[in-house]
Amino acid sequence: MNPIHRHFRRASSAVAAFMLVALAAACTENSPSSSADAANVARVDADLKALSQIVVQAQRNSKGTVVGITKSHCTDCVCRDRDIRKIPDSDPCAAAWLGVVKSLEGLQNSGTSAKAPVRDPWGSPYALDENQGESGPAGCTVNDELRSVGPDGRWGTADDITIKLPLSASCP
Ligand SMILES: [Ca+2]
Repeated sequence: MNPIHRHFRRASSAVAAFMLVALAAACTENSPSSSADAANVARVDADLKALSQIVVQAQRNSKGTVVGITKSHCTDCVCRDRDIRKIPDSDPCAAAWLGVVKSLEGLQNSGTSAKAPVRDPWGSPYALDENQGESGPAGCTVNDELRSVGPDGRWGTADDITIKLPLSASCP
């Protein structure tokens, strides 16, 4: 091999190795699993579990489905296709969710007064899509879904955190 070519190949291997190390370092620094992110996700998990317990009490005490309580098939439909972090409580998205929270809190077991979490750590209202029984008896096995729209504030993207709510025994 031409010695000039050989030298060039050795040098480009060294450059490639350096770039790989630099890339690996950059990936580590930008990792989403920082302690702040982990704490926020842990808070969302706790909030969604607390909300789920409040919903189960409301289903039992109303002897019906969440659709029957909220009178909506899709509370969070007015929250989609936009960034809902920091929207005011008067925004239709936040106002609808606050109405749901009030209804759920009013249906808790007597002697219980848990406050339902209202917004996720990034400032967005929690989002509810009612499904159970919305299409009549055939829809009684379709779970309602509760979500945090995640750090980007937008519904339906990869950073959303969702849970399926337990089915009500009384349906429709
Ligand atoms: Ca999102």
